Formats: sequence, structure tokens, C-alpha cells
Amino acid sequence: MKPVLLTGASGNLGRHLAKTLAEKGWTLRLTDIAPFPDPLPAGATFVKADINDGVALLRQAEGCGAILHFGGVSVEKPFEEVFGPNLRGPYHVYEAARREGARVVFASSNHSIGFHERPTGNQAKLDYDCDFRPDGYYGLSKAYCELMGRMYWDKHGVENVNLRIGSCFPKPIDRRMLSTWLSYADLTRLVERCVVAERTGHAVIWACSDNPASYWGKDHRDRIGWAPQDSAEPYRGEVEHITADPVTERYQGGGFTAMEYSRQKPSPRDAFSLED
Ligand code: 15L
Repeated sequence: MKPVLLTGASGNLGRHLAKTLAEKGWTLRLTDIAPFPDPLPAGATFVKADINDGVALLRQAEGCGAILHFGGVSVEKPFEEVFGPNLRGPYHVYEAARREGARVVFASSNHSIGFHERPTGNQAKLDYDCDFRPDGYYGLSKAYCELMGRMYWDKHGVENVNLRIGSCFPKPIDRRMLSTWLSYADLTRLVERCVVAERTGHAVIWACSDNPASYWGKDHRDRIGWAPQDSAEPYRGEVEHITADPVTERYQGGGFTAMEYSRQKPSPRDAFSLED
């Protein structure tokens, strides 16, 4: 198996993947703008680099079979802070993948579709081919990079799997996460399938565990042979808390949708109440 390059290796998800994928015997090239905080896993090397540095990325990707792109800004921020790492950065990732004939696995986010309302009752779940409805500059950058994957597949045949990650934390910590939670173990199994699957084309996966309360429906998981094994449901008793904010509670993206929210008409308070 060819080496695998992991960007964002020093972030929470990157550190977890570095450890668990190395345990599978993979040869990993780790990179991040921040130093790698853990002891280097067996078979891994680390290079400190900025995702904006295209030459550094090309060098690190040499000979790699896949690039796991988990780098960049991972929460809502002002446009100028998101722009470099999340809009220019992926271009370097895709150019490196194109040169190497490598597959890209992209850590997208539910915030690319965050302004879809949460389904209630028998309402249909959201399928992978729904409209993008980004809930801020961060979500917009994720939608952009998914589209970049679409373009690189259509135009250059660069395979890519776009993981619309819900909430990947050690355990769910609020009621929304009963729908959006992705366990760390399910994440590792998912990324493994993305890399070893024979063919992916341009694929989109709702990256959440097997949560009965999930907002999400069809995606391309059969193509990569992945099914989540964990569930947020056993944590229900611990996380009944909801916020008092009607925007946060109405939309799938939760708190990100309410940040800097300034739309007055129709006011979300007119459109629905928390008692609905
Ligand atoms: C994300 O995309 C963020 O990276 C993470 O910090 C969480 O906020 C998560 O989404 C979420 O929606 O819970």
C-alpha cells in the first residue's frame, strides 16, 4: 500500500486518525501548520507546513496513494481567516492529487448544508444531492471544496470522497448531537474504507454514526462499503439539553446558523416556536 498523506494532523481528528491508521500498519505522512503534539506513531513522519504552500504540499504528496485532507479552519470565522486555508489550500491538495494520481478524502462538514431545517415527524431525511445551504463562511468553504472535488473528478479523473462530518467528538454533548454525532471509531473505519475501496469516483458521505435521530438519508456509502457501528442513542439521558435560541434549534447546523444572524423577516420566532 502506498503512503497516505494526512493534512491537519495536529487537530483533534487528525491526531486520532494518525494514531489509529498507524496502528493498522499504514505508512503516514503527517503535516500541519502546528507542531504534532503526540509522540510520532510507528511508520509516520511529520512535516510542519502551511496548507497555503503549494510546493511543500507537492513534495509531501510524492508517491502517495491518498491524501486525507483534514487541514484548515474548522469552525466559523471571519471570511479573511477562512479564505487562505479553506479556499486556496484545497487547490494545492487537488493539484498534488492530480499529479500523483492520488485519491482525496475530504473532511467536509454538515455546515455546508446547515441551513436546511431539521426534519420533524415523518418528514423526509436529507439526501446527499440536496442543495448546499451553507450556514457561514466556514460552511461555504466546505461547499466550495466539495465542488472542487466534483470538478477535479469530471475534468481530471481525480477520485474524491467528501465526508459531511456531523459532530465528531468522544461522545454527544447536546441534543442536536443525538442526530449528528460521529464516534471516533466510526470515523477511523470510514476513512479506512475511503482509502481501500476499489473505486469511488466523486462520492459524498453523511459522516454520522448509526443514530436513529439522524437528519440524513441517501449517500454513496455502498460504493465504499461502509456502515457505521456506533449510535448516539445510549447517551440520550445525558444530553436532553436544548438551547433557548430558535435559530439554533430550527436548523441542522445548530449554533453556527445563529452566529451573526441578522435576518429579520420572517423572524424565526414568527415562523415557529420551541414548543412546536
Ligand atoms: C464542525 O464542522 C466543526 O468542525 C465542529 O467543531 C463541530 O462544530 C461540528 O461541525 C458540529 O456541527 O457539531
